[in-house]
Amino acid sequence: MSTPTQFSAEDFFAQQPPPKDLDKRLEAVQRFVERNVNEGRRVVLITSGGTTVPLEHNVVRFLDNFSAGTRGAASAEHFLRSGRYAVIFLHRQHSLQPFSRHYSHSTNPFLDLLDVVEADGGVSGKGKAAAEHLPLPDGHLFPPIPSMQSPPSYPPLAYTPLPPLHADEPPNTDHGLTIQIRPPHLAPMLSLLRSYKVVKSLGILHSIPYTTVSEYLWYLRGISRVMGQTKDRQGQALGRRGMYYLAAAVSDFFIPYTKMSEHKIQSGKGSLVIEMDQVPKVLKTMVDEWSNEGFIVSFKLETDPSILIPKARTALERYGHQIVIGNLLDTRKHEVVFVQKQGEEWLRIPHHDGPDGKEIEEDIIARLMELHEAWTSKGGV
Ligand code: PAZ
Repeated sequence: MSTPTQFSAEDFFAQQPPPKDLDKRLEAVQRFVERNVNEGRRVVLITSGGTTVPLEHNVVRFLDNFSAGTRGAASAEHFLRSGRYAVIFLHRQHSLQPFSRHYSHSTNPFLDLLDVVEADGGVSGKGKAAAEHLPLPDGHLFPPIPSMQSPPSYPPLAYTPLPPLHADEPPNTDHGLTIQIRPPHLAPMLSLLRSYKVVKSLGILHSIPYTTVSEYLWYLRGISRVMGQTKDRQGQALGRRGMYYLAAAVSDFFIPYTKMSEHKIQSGKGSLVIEMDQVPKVLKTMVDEWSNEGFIVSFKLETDPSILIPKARTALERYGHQIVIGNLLDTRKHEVVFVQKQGEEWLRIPHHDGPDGKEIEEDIIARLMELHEAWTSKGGV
């Protein structure tokens, strides 16, 4: 067994290869920050979702954690809603996204909210109209599964297609069908769609996906540096007007690139013993070197209530940033604690199970915006 290495942030970045498209992505972040800061907005980097730790270069197996990215995606919506922040959303690929998260495939499958209205006014899936079209002439039960490469061929029916949205969009060749939202879902979907379109048209949400813990750290460093250095037209750096909201559940351990198996680990040698090194703690470097006095909020997740506040306080003292938000696995959706130098403050909302209740992120973001305001006025930006 080899000796585990204690990586400094510097060693880590010297030895772990960067994501392929890092430079291109960071250029896009720079343009996003510049435009938004010139339009008078603050910028928040939100990190969201879990990180993977691959066991092989040609990854077949990896370690992961529980995070679905609910907190990050919900928080992004509340920052955007305020109108004061542009959001860089650094998220685990395929984790929950702002807005679309409300129609997650597992909790609220959006196809169940829709009906297809056919040319004769019939509704598919409810009798005659559906029965008439099945099976298809080739004996299949339904048309080919759609993809952008090979669009489905439906039986021709009369209808008026919508014009393409973009010049390079292929013309619509499906016929005779309208999609209808079931009545109880119309109002919430419409409101969400409008919010989403406003955000898109203002260009205030910029999303970047990652998968592994190493990609996450490369992006975190790159984006923080870009935010720290970007200046507005008056030559003033984003500085204290930047916020870093680190809600991702980041692995504490990883297998360094040089120690990782090239190919799929083979069975047949008895048990598998995996030795992992510690992921470097980059928060101190972020505070001292990358973020240029930005307002940094980290999260601390525990399962044992007795260590939550002590661990949060240790992190705050060790890294010297502004706030640690502590939460427990079981209660994280309805209580969190803000740990700052001057004391602790609990935020709580009533327990609820339904989809319509208030989310704690609304209160978290409202309070953070006040604290950020105080931080920027202290710095005189
Ligand atoms: O993604 P989610 O909403 O299910 O969970 C959010 C969370 C618990 C990952 C987040 O609030 C958090 O505590 N992140 C930091 C975890 C840690 O590394 O301690």
